[in-house]
Amino acid sequence: MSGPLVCENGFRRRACAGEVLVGTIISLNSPQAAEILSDTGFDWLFIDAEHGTHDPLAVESLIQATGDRTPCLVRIPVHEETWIEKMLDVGASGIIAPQVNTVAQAEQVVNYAKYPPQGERGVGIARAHRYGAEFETYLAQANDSLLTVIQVEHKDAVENVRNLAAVEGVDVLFIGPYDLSTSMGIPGQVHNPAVQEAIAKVLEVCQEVGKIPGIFGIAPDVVSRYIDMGFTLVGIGVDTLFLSQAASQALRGVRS
Ligand code: 3PY
Ligand code: MG
Repeated sequence: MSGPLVCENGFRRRACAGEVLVGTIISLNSPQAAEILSDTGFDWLFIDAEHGTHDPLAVESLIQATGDRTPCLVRIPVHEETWIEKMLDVGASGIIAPQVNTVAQAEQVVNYAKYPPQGERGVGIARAHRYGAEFETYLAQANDSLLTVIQVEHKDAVENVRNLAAVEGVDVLFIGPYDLSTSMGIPGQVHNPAVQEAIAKVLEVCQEVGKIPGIFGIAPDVVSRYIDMGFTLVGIGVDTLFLSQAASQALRGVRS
């Protein structure tokens, strides 16, 4: 045994220091697939319980397969206390809250993600503190060790970005370009100048106020460009797409 699970990986410290950290989305409920992606060398994994079908037990299995080596952030389906606490309790290195458009929503997420005095996260015996064996250490370190990510992925959130960025306890403003484009009435057109302008505005505010700027993309050249712009917590691709793209390429190669 070597200390509580999430307090030893230095992930939040590295993210806050501005290190570029590259992750990928885990949407398949397969610990083996998650393990393969962890072994590939990603800096972090983005377990998607918003669009993926994962229930809490599935998330725990995914983290068990990978989390001791690769920090896992879990995207919760709703901003509710039970989901936030449970995901941190099973050993997530932080949570990603989708569609945060108001200060009240951001404050609620922080509130359930932090133990007192910063918040009201409930206390229970769970995997994160090695089922109680590292209980006190975990409680002492969790608030400073876990990453709190809110997604800016609606035009209302972009309008409100200065206020969202001012919320204490929020570490990362993570742009969801696809939902953002949808909120602008141009679903999927993530390279449309209006979407790119909104992305640049969020980045500028993050850099001004010292929040970590994050973003997701599918193509490596697009994500590289985001890194060149200044984004540091980046997601590239989705497990399902990696599988289908590689399989299609192999099949085309054999049939051609
Ligand atoms: C989006 O593009 O909407 C996302 O949430 C990607 O993370
Ligand atoms: Mg989204």
